[in-house]
Parts: sequence; C-alpha cells; structure tokens
Amino acid sequence: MKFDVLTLFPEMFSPLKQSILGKAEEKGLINIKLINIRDFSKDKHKKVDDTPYGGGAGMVMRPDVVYDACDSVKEDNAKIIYLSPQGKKLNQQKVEELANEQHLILICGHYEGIDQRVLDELEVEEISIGDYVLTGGELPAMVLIDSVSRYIEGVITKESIEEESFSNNLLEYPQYTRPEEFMGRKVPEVLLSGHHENIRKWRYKKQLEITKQKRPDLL
Ligand code: 4GN
Repeated sequence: MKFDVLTLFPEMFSPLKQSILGKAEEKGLINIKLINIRDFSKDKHKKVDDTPYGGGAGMVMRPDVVYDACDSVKEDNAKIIYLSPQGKKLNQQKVEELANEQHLILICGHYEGIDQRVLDELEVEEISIGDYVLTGGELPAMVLIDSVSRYIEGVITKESIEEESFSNNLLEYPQYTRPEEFMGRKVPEVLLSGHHENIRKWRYKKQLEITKQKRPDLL
C-alpha cells in the first residue's frame, strides 16, 4: 500500500516511523511518502495561502498550489482523500475498504481550509475521523494510515485482526498476563485451565457482557 501525504507540516508525521508502522515500512509492506505542499508554491515568498474572497477570518489554501502538489504524485489508480470534519465518518468497515486500494493520496488542510475548486476538480473523497475540529488534517491522516495499515498482509498477525474489537461487531474480551495475583486480584481460573473450548466460551460470554455494558448500540 502506498500512502502519499500532501501537507504543509511533513515533520508532524515522525510518529509513523516508530513501532509497528515503522517496521512495516522497513519491510516494504507500506510506503509513506510526505509531500510538502509549500514546495509547489510559485511565489517568491513560498506563499501557499491567501485571504478568503467575500471576507472573513483566516486564510485559505490556494487551489493551484494544492493541485500541483497532487499532480506530482497522482496515478490512474489513486484514490484522493481530503481529511475534514465535513467528511463521512471513518469506521472499521471503511478502513477495511480503503485497505483494498493500491494507492491513497491524503490531503491535509490547514487554516480555514482549501479552495473548494481544487477539491471539486480532484474529486476528493472527504473523510472525517470524528465530530470535532482540529487545527489541521495531519492527525486525522495519521489515524487513517495507522488503521488501514493494520489490514495490510504482514503488518500484524491475521489472528490479531480477526480477534479484535468490531470484527464480529463485539468489543474485545479482557486480557490478563503475569502475575497470577495482582493486589489481591486473581486471573480468572478458566484462563489457567488449559481447556481451550471453555476458554473460548468464557471469552465470548465476556464479549457479550462488555458490549452490552459499554456499547449497547453495537448489539
Ligand atoms: C479533519 C480535519 C478535524 C478533522 C480537521 C476530522 C483541518 N479537523 N474530524 N481540521 O477528521 C479546516 C481545514 C479544517 C482543514 C480542516
């Protein structure tokens, strides 16, 4: 999976070099390219934004600069995504769909947003990570990259994907590790029994209980 990220702040993406995603990129399972939108400014001061027509607060990112940045990475099979609070809400199903793509181009807006004409011209798909406003699209882009990368073969084990929350529309069962007793709290007996069928049944019962208690809307 190839991710091309168009941003004014490429340094914000250093967390993706860590841990599981860092390993995945080293192994060549995912490829994250950061494109600095500012590099496509034709202005001698490298200006990328201007005041909004019609007046109002803040600055708007220019369509020509964003277009040229996108054009530098665009291929026929690429899906172009704009991270915005107005987008369709990201969920596990959407994540799975996106993981089937070959090439995602993620556009990160800043300030008051991007000139509408370039978003229309590029036929972007607008995606939101939740109903709140952030200072830029960078954190949402990282959330999307992380959630999608988990579905790429080899990034995490198949079992982890299958066992996780939402895969059967239930939340996960509780996990325990050593020590067997912590501050007077014991690990549930069945998990020490080695009886795989009983463990499976107990975990499923817990999933139902927890989902009913914490997220009844999922049932
Ligand atoms: C996306 C972008 C929130 C989301 C954003 C979200 C930057 N905030 N909920 N902020 O996924 C104006 C320009 C706001 C882009 C946008």
